[in-house]
Parts: sequence; C-alpha cells; structure tokens
Amino acid sequence: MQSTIAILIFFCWLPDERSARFCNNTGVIRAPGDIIIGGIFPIHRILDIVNRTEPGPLNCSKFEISTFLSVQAMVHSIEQVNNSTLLPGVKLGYEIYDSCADVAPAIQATMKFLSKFNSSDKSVEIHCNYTDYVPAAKAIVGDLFSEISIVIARILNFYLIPQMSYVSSAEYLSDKTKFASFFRAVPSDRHQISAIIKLLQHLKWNWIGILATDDDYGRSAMNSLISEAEKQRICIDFHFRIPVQNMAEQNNYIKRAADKIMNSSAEVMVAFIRSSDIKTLFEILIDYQVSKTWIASDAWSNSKNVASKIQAEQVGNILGFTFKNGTIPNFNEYLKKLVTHTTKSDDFTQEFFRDLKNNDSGSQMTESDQYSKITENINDAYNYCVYLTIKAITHALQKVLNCDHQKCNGSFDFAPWQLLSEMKKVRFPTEDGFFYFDSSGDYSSGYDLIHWETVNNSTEFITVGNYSAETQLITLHPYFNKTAKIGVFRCSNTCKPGERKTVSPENNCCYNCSKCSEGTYSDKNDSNDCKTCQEDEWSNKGSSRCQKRTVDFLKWSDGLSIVLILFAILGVLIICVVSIMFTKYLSTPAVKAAGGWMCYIMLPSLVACLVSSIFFIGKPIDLICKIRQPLFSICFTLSVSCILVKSFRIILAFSFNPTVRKNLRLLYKPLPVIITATGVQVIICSLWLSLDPPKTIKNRSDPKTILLQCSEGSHTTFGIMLGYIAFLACICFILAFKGRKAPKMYNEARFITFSMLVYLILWISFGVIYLNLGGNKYIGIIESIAILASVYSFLCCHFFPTCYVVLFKKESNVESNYLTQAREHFKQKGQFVCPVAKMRRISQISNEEQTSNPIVVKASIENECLSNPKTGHIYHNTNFQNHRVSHCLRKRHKSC
Ligand SMILES: *[C@@H]1O[C@H](CO)[C@@H](O)[C@H](O)[C@H]1NC(C)=O
Ligand SMILES: *[C@@H]1O[C@H](CO)[C@@H](O)[C@H](O)[C@H]1NC(C)=O
Ligand SMILES: *[C@@H]1O[C@H](CO)[C@@H](O)[C@H](O)[C@H]1NC(C)=O
Ligand SMILES: *[C@@H]1O[C@H](CO)[C@@H](O)[C@H](O)[C@H]1NC(C)=O
Ligand SMILES: CC(=O)N[C@H]1CO[C@H](CO)[C@@H](O)[C@@H]1O
Repeated sequence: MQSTIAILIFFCWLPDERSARFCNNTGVIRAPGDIIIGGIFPIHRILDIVNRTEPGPLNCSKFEISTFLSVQAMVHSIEQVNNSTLLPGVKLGYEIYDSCADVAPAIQATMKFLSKFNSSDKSVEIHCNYTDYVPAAKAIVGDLFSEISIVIARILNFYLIPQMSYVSSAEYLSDKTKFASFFRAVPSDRHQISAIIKLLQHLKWNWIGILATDDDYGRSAMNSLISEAEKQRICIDFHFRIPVQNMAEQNNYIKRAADKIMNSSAEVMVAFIRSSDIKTLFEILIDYQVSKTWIASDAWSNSKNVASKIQAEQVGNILGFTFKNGTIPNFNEYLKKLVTHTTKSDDFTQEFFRDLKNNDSGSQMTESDQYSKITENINDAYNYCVYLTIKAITHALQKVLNCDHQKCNGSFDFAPWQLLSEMKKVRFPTEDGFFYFDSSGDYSSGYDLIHWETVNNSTEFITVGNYSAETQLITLHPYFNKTAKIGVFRCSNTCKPGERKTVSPENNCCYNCSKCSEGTYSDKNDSNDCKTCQEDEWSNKGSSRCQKRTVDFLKWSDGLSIVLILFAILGVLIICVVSIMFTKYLSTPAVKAAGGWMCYIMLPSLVACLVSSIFFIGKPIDLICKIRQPLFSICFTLSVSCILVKSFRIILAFSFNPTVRKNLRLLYKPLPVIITATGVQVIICSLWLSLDPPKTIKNRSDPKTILLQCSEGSHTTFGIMLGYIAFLACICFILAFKGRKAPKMYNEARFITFSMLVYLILWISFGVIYLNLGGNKYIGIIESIAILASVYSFLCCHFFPTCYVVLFKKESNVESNYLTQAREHFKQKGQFVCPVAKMRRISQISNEEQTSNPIVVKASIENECLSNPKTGHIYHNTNFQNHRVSHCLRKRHKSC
C-alpha cells in the first residue's frame, strides 16, 4: 500500500491546468487515436534532481539516441497496426514520455496516463471503486530500467492497468502478488543468471568477479548470481556495486571497481552494469592495460555505444547474453524516411536531429553519415522487444474489441483491467516459435550468446550460441571456441582422476591436488576424496581405478614345483627299488643290521612323507591344508621312532657296562617304542586338528595379489609337532653318538648320528625361515624341500649304505664276516666273544633278541654262554673275568 500513499502524495502537487497545458505541448511524442497506448522511455539519461528547492519542471540532459530509436520502434509498430487489418476501423494513438532514467519523471508520466479518458484537462479523479474508471491510456509500455518499471508497476497494480516493459528483466518483477498487471517481452533475469551459470560450467570457469550497478536490477542479479554460483561450486573472488549517483561520485566508484578488477586473480568478470558506466570502466582499464574475460549482461552486451568507443581486444574477451533478436518489418525504411523527410516536429525528434546533424567536430553531416550514426546507436534487440510489446497489446485489444476481419464490435471506452485478462492469454507466432506469457507474465524465450569481435577496426557482435529458457540448455556454435579464443579460467587447475583436492579453508575453488595413496583411487575430476579399493583390488599411488588382485599360489607348472615333484617321484622310485632289494636280501646280515623288518615300516612311511611334500604345491584347499602337516609329521615320527629303536639296539649291543645294558634291555621293546613314540605325535596332531586346525586363507599382505595359503592355525601346536620330532631325533642322535665306536660293519651309528644331525640342522633352519617369512608364498615350498631333504637324508644314511653292501660287497655280506668283525671289536676291548657258530646257535634260541643281529648275540654272550647248558664250557668268575673270557675264546677257537 506504500505505492498508493505515494500516488496520493502526487495527487497533491498535480500540475494545475496551466502546467498541464505546458506538459501537453512539450516533452511528449504523441498521436491521437481511439485507443491510446502510453509509453515511458528513458530518452534522456541524466536528471539533475539533487539541488531542487521547488518542484518546478525537471531538467534532463544527455540525449540517448538508442532509446529514441526504441521510441521510434514503438511509433512505427503502432503505425503498422493502423495500416493493417489487425484492428479494422480502430485507430491506435500513443503518448510517449521521457523518464530521464529516473523514477520521479516516470511517476509523473504515469499520473498523466491515469487521468480520465477523453477529458480535455489532465486530472486524476479520486474514487473508491475504480472498476468503471477509464483512464487516458489503456496500456503502458515501459520503462527500460527495472528500477523504474517496478515503481510504475506498483502504481498501476492498484488500477490493474496493463503495463508491459520491453526489457526490464529484474527477477523481482515476476512476483505477481506485487506486480499483477506487469508483463514483459523478455525473460526474467533468473534465466539470464542460469544462462551465465551454464556458460561458466560449460567452459569450466569457477573463479569470477561480479560487478553490478547498485539499483534493483544490478542488486537482484548480483544476489541471484552469488547464491546460484555457490550452489554450482563457482567461487567469487569479489563483488562490487557501482551506485547511481552524480557524475563525479560515480566515476570515483568506477575507478575503485577498476582497482578491484586489476588486483583480482579472477580472470572472468560478470558485469550487470549500465552501458554508460561500462564505457567509463573500460576506458580506465585500457589505461591500466588490464584485460580480462567479460560476461556481459543484457544491459550492455549489445551496446553499440560502448562498442563504438573501445576495441574489444583492448579490454580482453567480451561475451554477452542478449535477448532473442528479430527484425521489425519495414523499420529500416521507416528510419531512412525519418532522416530524409523531417515530418515530425516533437521536441525529442528535433533534439534527435540536432544530435544527429552535429558530429563531434560540430560540422554538418551528410544523410548517409546520419544514417550510419543511427545504425551505430541502434539496439536491435531492444527495438524488437518493443515491437513484440506492441504486437502483444494489439492481440489483446483484438479480443477485447471483439474484432473480425472487417470491423471491431467493441466500444473504445472499456476499462483497462478488461485488457489485462486478455493480455494473459495472448499467443501469436514469431520468427522462432510462439509469443506467450508464462504464469509470471514473462516471455521466457531465451538469449543469444554474442561475442565482441573487432572487424576492420570496428566491433561487431557475432552470435556464437544461444540459451533456451524452456530447456535450460546452452548451445554453442561449433565455431565458438575458434572465435572466442577461450582459455580455462579456474582458481586452481583441475585435479585429475587419481588425485584429490586438498581444500583450502576459504572456498572450494582454490585448492591443491594430492595423489591418492596406495589402495585408494578417485575416478572423477576434482574429487574431494579418494575412495578405498575393494578388498580384492589394489591400486598404485595416484590411481584412477583399482585393479583386481591376481590370485597367487604355488602352481603345479612352476619350475620349482616340477623339480620338487620330480624329486618326490624319484624318491618313491628309489624306495620301491630299495624295498625290492631289501625283500630279496632280507635274510642277509647287512639288511638285518639295517633294521630288517623295520624297513617295512620306514619305507612306506617315507613314501607317505614324499606324498605329503607334494601337498605343499598347487591351489590350497582346506582338506589338503589339514592333511599335509599331520601326514608328514606322523609318518616321519614313525620313521624316526624306527631309527630310535635302531639306536637303542646299537647302544645295547656295544655297551660294556652290564648294569646299563640290563636297564636298556628292559627298555628295548621295538614295537611298543614305535607305537608309543608315534602315538604321542598322533595325539599332538589330533589336538591340533581339533583345537585350531590349519585352513586356507587369503593373504593380502602384498597389495597386488591374493596369496592363497594354508594358515597353520595354531603355531604353538605346529611348533610342538616339529619339536617333538626334533626331540626324538635328538635322542637318536645322543644314543647313536654313544654307539659311534661300533665296529666298521656296524657303522649304523655313525649314519644315524649324521642323518639326525642333518635332520636337526634342516628343521632348525626351516624354523628360522618360517619365523622370518611366515606369510611368503614360498614357505610351503621350503617346508616341502625340508621334507624331501629329510627323506633323502634318511635314504642316504639308512638305506643306501646297506644297498651298497648288498650289491657290491656280497663277499662281506655274510654272517661270519659280521661275527668276526664283532669279535675283533670286542677283542680289541679285551672282551670275550663266543665262537661264531656258538653265537649263532645261541642267538637262534634267543627269543628276546634278534637272531640276525650278531651284536645282540655278542652283547649277551657272557651270560648266554653261561646260562646255556650246551655251552657250559665257560667259567663264570667275575674276579677273573678277563682271564676267563680269553680262556673261553681260546676254547671256542679250538672247537671251531
Ligand atoms: C500502409 O499500407 C499500404 C499498403 O497496404 C502501403 O502502401 C503504405 O505505405 C502503408 N503505410 C504505412 C505508413 O506503413
Ligand atoms: C470524447 O468526448 C467528446 C466530447 O467531449 C465526444 O464527442 C467523443 O465521442 C468522445 N470520444 C470517445 C471515444 O468517447
Ligand atoms: C464497483 O463498481 C462496479 C461497477 O460499478 C460494481 O459492479 C461493483 O459492485 C463495485 N464494487 C464495490 C465493492 O462496490
Ligand atoms: C590493489 O593492490 C594495491 C597494491 O597491491 C593496493 O595498494 C590497493 O589498495 C589494492 N586495491 C584494491 C581495491 O584492493
Ligand atoms: C497514429 C497513426 O499512425 N495513425 C495512422 C494509422 O493508419 C492510418 C491509415 O494508414 C493513418 O491514416 C493514421 O495516421
């Protein structure tokens, strides 16, 4: 209601009849008609309103040719309507006033339009109910500036008189609660803002400065752009408002704006500035030699006035959005006629000719010069909008006046609000599509994107793209990049995929890039974060994607695997051969010395060990993981316990301390020993398998691979298992070491010592390696090698020597030879040995001891000789044992 109060104040100092007559005759372009269309245009640009002390006539200066030409576009359009069949029998008239680019004269003009229709004096009647009130003008065209349009619209909103601005684009004017009777031939700035945002996004520019005139248009455009830019992650280095003030003040502000621009690191400037200001600004910037890339709003984007004064290249690159352009039929002819036939005599036209005829030097100009000055200053886009405005009003009038092709049936004294409802429904074809108002009373067509180019020393506007308000898409012509020579204007360089932004605290346009660490990636430009790869994927530092980890395990085809398999097969073959040989020569003393029947336990268990060594190769599965260690350990324990028995036997045979021997003999029980020793291992393995069994795992310690492995589960039990074998091996080693002095033919002890030593060294080394490279792919292979080596060391130390004797020392592989040797051995020790034959016989009857083993026979010889009645020749006297032994031996020799 504020506007209503403003109107009432105006009523108080409404001009009296004298001044009304004065106003009628000057400062107006008018033509009479049945229906009057009002116009308010800023024909002058500067109003000296500051130092007024009394409300006399306003004093305007700075004639604006381009606006005057827009006025002519309106005049021409109305004449065209009169000369057409659009409104048959109706004569349109017009009254056009100057707003001097200020609100006060615009209000005065509005008042004139509000005065009663067909009354001789300009007076506004005050009513409570304006439903039937018919004012002078049925519709009003104007103003150019949003700020002025807003005030006019506020007043007309009360009377519901249709107002249609040709280019006022402030967003605010779309608000139909405040501006119910306002229409416009252009889209709201909201669309321009989104067009600018789309352009910035398309060109990937994100670092801008904003300049705006400090009026309704500039403020609202700047605020929308700031909030919209924030949403689209476009950052603003600075924004600056240039107030509308008197010349000197304003130039001061423009200078400060120029400083800002010069100091800014932003390359792109978006300017919502009146064209007169931008001209001044450019002049300063050219002085400073600062060039930037400009995005011009519709306010100055196609201002020939600016373009004629500067060279586009001096200020940089200028891109601008203009309203959709079109051609007004016959307008150029009209203008030509205007110059040549000076038929019109209103104040403005005369001022126009004065302005036109005097160039800067003051000399007279020819007609063609005049015409070229017109084309220099003409704003085609604005004029086309004026044309559309008149067309829209005409189409609405057609409906109100109920016209057909012959005549119009309606009365001319209808109230303007009746026109308003028809205006909303207007729809007519244009050059590209249809003209119609959206719900906000805007014609949301779109924009053309133009580029300022210097051609032959003058600036031309080249259309390089367009923006459609309907689809909200910006389309750039293919030659855009070539003409516009666009760079990439960002605060920071784009972070490539594989990098992430390290965001600066101030804004998210200026940042550094850092590479994604290993195991992470980013697949887009300007990622904020690096994403972590999936569990089964990996990536290098700075990767844009993850790669699948390769699944790795010890393959059958691996060279090392093949070698191991060959060794295992060879081992099995050797064991077969050895078994055959041992079976064939089982009864020979060499084989008996090597363990005799025990080799039927040892050899198969060694085969099983070889098999278990193969289980360390290939893709691990749970079952194999569970089987392989127990299989090896139990089989190997079996073998070692056989060796233990053998060691025992050697000790037993060649021990000279009778009491020790007696105790040992009690312990010497081969099968129970083997079963017990192995049984313990079986229990260990069972505990292992039941508590924490081995299983397959995916080892991801290497980032690029998944290593399929058997995890041994409980490492303690694994250690105990190996330790237990080592413990048995130690016992063997100690026993064998004690028995190392056995006769040459019974060199078993030495071999056992050696093989146990080899075994212990092997497995201690394995333990060390295992602890150090637990997770390695080759840990399995190393254990496999250890197993193979153990098996081979067993074969070498326990079976090959025997085989050698069996095959190549047949002559020595006879019992007598063994016995002789044994006797020699004991003789050296000064001990008694029964005669070979006797010994043999004794051993044959001995159940407890192995008859095949002469050592055993020897070991028991004293007692056997004595206890056996058939050999009763031996004296038994502990005091003179040596004598008796030698005696016995002598006797035996005789008997042999
Ligand atoms: C009016 O129309 C006629 C023909 O239709 C044309 O010859 C004449 O020049 C027009 N006048 C104006 C002022 O446009
Ligand atoms: C205007 O008023 C005059 C008399 O003052 C009248 O003759 C004329 O018909 C009126 N015109 C219209 C369009 O009402
Ligand atoms: C206003 O005037 C019109 C026409 O005379 C009439 O129809 C309407 O009822 C009036 N409104 C009020 C609120 O009096
Ligand atoms: C521009 O920078 C200069 C020196 O760097 C400084 O003196 C001046 O105040 C700055 N102007 C603006 C508007 O920031
Ligand atoms: C106001 C105006 O231009 N009126 C004209 C409308 O058209 C007729 C016929 O062409 C002219 O006679 C009027 O002068």
